[in-house]
Amino acid sequence: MTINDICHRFYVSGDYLSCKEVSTGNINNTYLVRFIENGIRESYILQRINKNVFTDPERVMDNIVKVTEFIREEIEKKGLPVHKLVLNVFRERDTGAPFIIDNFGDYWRCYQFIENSETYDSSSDLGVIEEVGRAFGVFQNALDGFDANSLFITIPDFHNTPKRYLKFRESVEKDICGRVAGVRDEIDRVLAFGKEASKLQKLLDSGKIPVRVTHNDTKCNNVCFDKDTKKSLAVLDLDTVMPGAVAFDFGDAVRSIASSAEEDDPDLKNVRLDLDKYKAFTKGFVSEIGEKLNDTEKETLNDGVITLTVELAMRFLNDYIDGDVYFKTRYPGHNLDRAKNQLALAEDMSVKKTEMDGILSEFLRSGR
Ligand code: GN1
Ligand code: MG
Repeated sequence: MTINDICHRFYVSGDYLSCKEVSTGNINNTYLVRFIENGIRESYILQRINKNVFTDPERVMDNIVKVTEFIREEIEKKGLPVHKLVLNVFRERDTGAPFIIDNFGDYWRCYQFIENSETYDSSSDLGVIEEVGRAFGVFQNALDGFDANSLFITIPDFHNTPKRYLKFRESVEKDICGRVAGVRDEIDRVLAFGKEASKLQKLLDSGKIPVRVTHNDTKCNNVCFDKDTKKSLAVLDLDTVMPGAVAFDFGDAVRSIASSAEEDDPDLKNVRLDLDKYKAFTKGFVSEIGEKLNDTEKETLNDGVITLTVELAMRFLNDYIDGDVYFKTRYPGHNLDRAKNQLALAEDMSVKKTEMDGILSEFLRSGR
């Protein structure tokens, strides 16, 4: 089955022009495909879902359909341009399913590419960073009335940090690739965060933090922008939309957006939390969702920043120890570089926690 065949199984019409792999994701395979019909060019995002990570792709797609339909209605009520502000999921021609299964049993999905849009892996433009905050805040706000428990848990305990610690300790114990001896220092530094990084989950379990619909992968490049206005449009990559805590989304976004380096930069001298970026992101996020948060949620947003960063450091290190079986890697040691980078970032965040708290409470007080 060619890319062209797959597209035609969805409601894509016209003549195939080109296909380019988009290599930014760490999990799925993504392609930007162009077609032409009556002189008009249309672009689509085609993705092969990683079955090793998403063992039940049909349920992943069920979640995505439910959430995008709900957001679409919210946008329509406001009279805003739906085709730019929410993902449009294509259906298989015959079955109407939001995916197709190829000859190898792999699942593919197709989205309309939002014309004249772009994404950024990172940005030093504070206006763009504030817009990313706004986009994830709008996303949270739009889903405030959505029943989080109607979503499938597609990856159980995805941001359950204490459970991730248990799994990490087991991998260290087993040491199946003999890599543990070389990373003792990193393991100890990850373990040192154990108690602090379990706080959020405990508050969720006790009901002090309400369960919300969370995106769970709030990276900078999961927001698309209008190329001309540099205003945020739709939130992308809804694979991990599940019940969770708002601090997961806030924390993971700060981790991705407010670092002074890319998340796999091996030169640790470059890696630190940039408080100006933190401030810009927080301003955008709080202006959209701040008023809806309860006191415990507000008090723990910055715990989410450190927790999600340590958690990802641990996940990268865990994958390195297990033999690089989960995340896509571009070279041997890529996961270890990522882990060292995220660990350095988490440690710098800890040092700057009081400053972060000051900035956050200022925005929460003023509401913008
Ligand atoms: C993965 O595929 P991508 O790049 O959107 C991962 C996230 C990590 C991220 C780190 C399902 O996301 O949890 O934070 O890499 N997604 C999954 O870059 O594990
Ligand atoms: Mg993803």
